[in-house]
Amino acid sequence: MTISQTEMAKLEALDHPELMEFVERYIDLMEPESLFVCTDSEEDYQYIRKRAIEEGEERQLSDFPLHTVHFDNYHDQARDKKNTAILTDGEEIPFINTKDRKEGLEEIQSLMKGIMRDREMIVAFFSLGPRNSPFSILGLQITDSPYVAHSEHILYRTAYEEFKGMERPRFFRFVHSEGELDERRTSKNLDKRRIYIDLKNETVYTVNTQYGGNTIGLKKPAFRLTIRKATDEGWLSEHMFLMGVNGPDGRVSYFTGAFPSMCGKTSTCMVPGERLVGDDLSFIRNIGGEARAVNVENGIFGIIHGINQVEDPTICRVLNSPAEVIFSNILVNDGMPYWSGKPGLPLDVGENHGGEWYPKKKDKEGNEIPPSHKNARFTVRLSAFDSLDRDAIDAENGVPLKGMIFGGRAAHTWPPVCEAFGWEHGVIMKGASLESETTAATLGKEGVMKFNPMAILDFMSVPIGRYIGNYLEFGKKMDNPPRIFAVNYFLRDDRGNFLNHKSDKAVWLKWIELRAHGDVGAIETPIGHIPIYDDLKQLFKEVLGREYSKEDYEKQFTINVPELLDKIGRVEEAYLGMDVPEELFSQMEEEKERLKEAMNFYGERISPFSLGSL
Ligand code: SPV
Ligand code: MN
Repeated sequence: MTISQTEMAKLEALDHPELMEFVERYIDLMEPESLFVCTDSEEDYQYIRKRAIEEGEERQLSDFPLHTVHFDNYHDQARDKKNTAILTDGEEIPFINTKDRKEGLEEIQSLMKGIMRDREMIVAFFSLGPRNSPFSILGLQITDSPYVAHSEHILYRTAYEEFKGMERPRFFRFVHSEGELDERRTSKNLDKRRIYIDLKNETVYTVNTQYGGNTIGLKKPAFRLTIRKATDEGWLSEHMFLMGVNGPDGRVSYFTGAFPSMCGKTSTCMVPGERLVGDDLSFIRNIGGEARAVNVENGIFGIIHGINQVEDPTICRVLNSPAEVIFSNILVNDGMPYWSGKPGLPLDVGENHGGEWYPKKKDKEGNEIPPSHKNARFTVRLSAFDSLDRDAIDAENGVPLKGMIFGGRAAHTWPPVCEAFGWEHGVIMKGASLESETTAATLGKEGVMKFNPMAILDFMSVPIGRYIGNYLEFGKKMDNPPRIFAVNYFLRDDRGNFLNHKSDKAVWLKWIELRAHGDVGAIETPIGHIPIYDDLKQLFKEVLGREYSKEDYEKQFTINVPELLDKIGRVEEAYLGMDVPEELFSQMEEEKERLKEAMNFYGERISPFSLGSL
C-alpha cells in the first residue's frame, strides 16, 4: 500500500482530525493500493472520468465525446431492499428492515476487510442542497468505484472548499466498495451485497454492488439519514420533485411533488413550458415563517425506458446533445446508445446488461432479456436542460413553496386534480394516504393497490407516526403553509380505457397554480376542492389548444363514493395498531362521514355538476 503524500496533503489541508481519523480507519480496514483525494478542481474531476473509463466501469460511446455507458451486473439492476437495513439498538421501524447495530457493523466490517486490495480508494466531498446555505449538509464519500464518484460529480455540488472553509464541520459519511469485479467489470459477489445505514453515526456502508440507487451515497443512502435528521429538527426531507409553474403576468409559483414510481413524477416536472428545478429529492424549511424549498441534487438519475420524442421532448433533446451523460444498462450497438422507445430499435445484435444480446435471448431462468433494462437510466447535470430554472437551482434560501402535489395511480378513486381543504387534511388524506396500483392493470380490472405514504415508504427511517407528526407540526407553525393538491393521471372508464391524455397534466398544473393564489373558484366535494368546468375549458384551450367537453369533465371528476370509502378502509388498515397522531384517524373518519352523507343525498356516483361551486 502506497499512500501518496500529495493526496494526504489534500486531507491534511482540511484540518479536521475526526475526518482524517475516519479516512485512515477505512484505509486500514479496506487496504487500498492507492488513495485519491478529489478536490473541487477540474483536474481532479477529469482524473475520475478517465479512471472510470480506464477501469472499464464506463465505456466511451461514439455519438458524443462526453457520452459513456456503464453496466451493472445482470442481477444488480435496482435498489436491493432485502439487503438494505437500518442499524438500530433494538428499535423496530415499521415497513422497513432493521438490524441490530452491533451485529450489522461487525458483519459489514468483516465484508470490508481487505476489500480494496489492488484498488484505488477515492475520497470525495459533496454538499446536499446549495452550498453555504441553511439547507446544505456536507457529505464525505469513500469509494473504490470511479463510476460512483463520476456519477456523484454529475449529480451533486462538490464541496471540498466548504469542508476547508468551515471549522471542522459535521458531515455524513458514505463508505462504498463494489467488491470483486467480473470480466465485465460488474460486482461479482452479489450474495454479499449489503447496504447498512447507521443513523447514530450518520454513516452508510454499501458493499458488493454498483447500482446507483444502492451506491451513490448522496442519493438514497443519504435520504435515510436526512429523513431522520429532518424529523428530529422540524423540517422536511422529501422524495419530491421541485418545479416552477408559470402563472399569469410573469408570476412563477413553485411546487414540490411526490409520486410513487411510474406515476408521472418526472414527466410532471418536465412539462414543456414550465420550469424544472429538481426531479427526485427536496429539502423544505421554514425560513422567516415561510416554507422554502431546494433541490437536494444538481443532476438527474432518470429512467430511460420508454423515453421518446413525442412524450419526452425535453429529455430527448438532452440525450441527443453533447452534454455529459452516463447511460446505464441500455443497449449499445456499434457504439450508439439504444433503449426501448428510441427510434432505431429493433436491432438484431448489441451489448446490454446481460452481455452480448440478440432478439429472444433468454437468461438462465428462461426469461427473455429485453434490449434494455426497464430500470436503465441516464445520469446528467441539470444544466443540460433548457427548462432549468437557473435562478432557483442555486438560490441560497431556496424558493418559496406555494404547494405540494401528491400523485397516485388509481383507476377509480382520485379525480385528475383536487385541492385539500387545508394543511392537516392534505397531509393526512392526500400525502399519508397515497397509494398506487402496482401491476400494469389488466384491462377493465383494477391493479393491486400498494400503500406508499408520501412515496417515501422504502426510505422511512423513522417510525411513521413521528414522521407524520413532524409534517403536521411543520405546517401548523406557518400562517400560510403550502397548499396541498392530489393528482391522478390514470383514471379509467368501466372498459379499462384511460380517461385522460398524457398531456392533460399541463392543464392540471396551470389550475393548481391559479388555485394556489385564489385566482379560480372551485367545487366543494367530500374529498376536497375540484375545478369548475368553465375554468378547465378555458385552460385546455389556452394550454393545449384543445376543446374540453362537458362529458369528459363529468366522467373525470365524478366522485366515486364506494371506491373512495374502500380506499380509506385500506389506508386505515395499513395504519392500524401503529403509534400515529390522532389526527390521522379523525381525518379519515371525517372524510368517511362526508362521503356517506353525500352518498345518501346524491347516490354512489356524484356528478360535479350536481355540486355547488364556491
Ligand atoms: C427511485 O427509485 O426512487 C429512484 C431511483 O429515484 S433510485 O436511485 O434507485 O432510488
Ligand atoms: Mn427517487
